[in-house]
Amino acid sequence: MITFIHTADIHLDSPFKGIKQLDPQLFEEIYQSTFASFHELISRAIAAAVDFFLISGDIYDEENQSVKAQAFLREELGRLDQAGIPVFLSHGNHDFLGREALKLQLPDNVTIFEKEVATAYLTTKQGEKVAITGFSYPSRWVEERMILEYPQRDMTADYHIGMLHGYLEGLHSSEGVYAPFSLGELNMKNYDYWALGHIHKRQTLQLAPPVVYCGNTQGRNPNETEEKGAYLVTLQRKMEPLLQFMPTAPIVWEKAEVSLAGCVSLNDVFERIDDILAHYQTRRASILLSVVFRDTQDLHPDVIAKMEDGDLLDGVPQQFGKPFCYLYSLKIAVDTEKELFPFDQVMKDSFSKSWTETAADDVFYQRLDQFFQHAVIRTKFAELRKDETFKAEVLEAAKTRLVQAIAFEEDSVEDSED
Ligand SMILES: [Mn+2]
Repeated sequence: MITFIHTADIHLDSPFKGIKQLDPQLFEEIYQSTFASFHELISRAIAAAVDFFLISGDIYDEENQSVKAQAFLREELGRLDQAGIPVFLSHGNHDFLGREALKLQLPDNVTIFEKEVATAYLTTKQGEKVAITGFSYPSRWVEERMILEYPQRDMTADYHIGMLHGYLEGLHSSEGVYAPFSLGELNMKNYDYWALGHIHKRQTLQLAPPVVYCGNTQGRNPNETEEKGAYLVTLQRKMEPLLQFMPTAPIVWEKAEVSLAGCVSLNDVFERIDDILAHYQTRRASILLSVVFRDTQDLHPDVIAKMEDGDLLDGVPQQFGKPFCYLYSLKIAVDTEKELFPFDQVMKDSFSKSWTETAADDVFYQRLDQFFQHAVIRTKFAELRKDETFKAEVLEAAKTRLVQAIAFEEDSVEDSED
């Protein structure tokens, strides 16, 4: 039997630039969250006395890793070293190899994969031999099918694990299409576990053998909702694999959709908000909450005006306890994708596919190249390009416009038939 931690996409030192306007104390807590989540994860690994610890890429948020983030990683992996837990680490598209002169030496328990696919071995305390195959990104863009370089299962090992930071083809996700692979390609290797990274939404693609995106350890923008953490994995011959998700993120982004049916006055809405906040206050972690109201047909127009100009949000008493629940956005629902092409599944799929492609980093930033070259943007807002919240907001605004434009066309067709 072997036990290990599978983590990825830690994005240490994420800047959270889009939310700097928040209360400074709150911002500081959010800023520390990528570090805090990883610290907690290391403590859990030590408590569980795992055989080893896997990090499948994107340890740092930036190619230019801050000294602070590196010193932190060295310290935390040193705690695993003290506990006799080996670490296997690969770099992803956000923290690719390079800049050797700016690297801090990691402790002796750490094996870093290089740019060529390679297999490392360890023997656990129970004497079982484990083979671990992986590679690191030598640059931001790795578009090759790196999976083709992975060897077949090593039959001399008791367990063989693949670490791969890449994109499962066919997945509708906004991350870029790096090191693509198919489930069939993974299965052909006959490994016992695939420890994937790159996609930030946690998902188990297959149970036997497990093929798992563990998700990131801390949500970094409003679109990275849900509990975040890592997997504690137990593999045993002839037994079903056991995957235990361990939530470690101190702060969780959430989106709530709330019906205001029957609400007329400001007081009605305020009570509804109280209920929502009370609901989230029972949670393990602190919450950054955005609320979208639907069924607003009964609301008095004056109340709608108070929502739209931000006065209502300003007036909500915020909770700064530990854990806190902070309401950062209140909006009224606009037509969403769900209502798009209600009778036309092909159009719906086509829209959704184009949208995913447009939202991929490489395409998105290519489209905005001219904008970023503008003198004012270049000089005064140079950091905007690295701002995930900015990207999320541009996409959201674009989608709203598109939906409105398309809905209008559909209406006008109907009108012409009348
Ligand atoms: Mn990542």
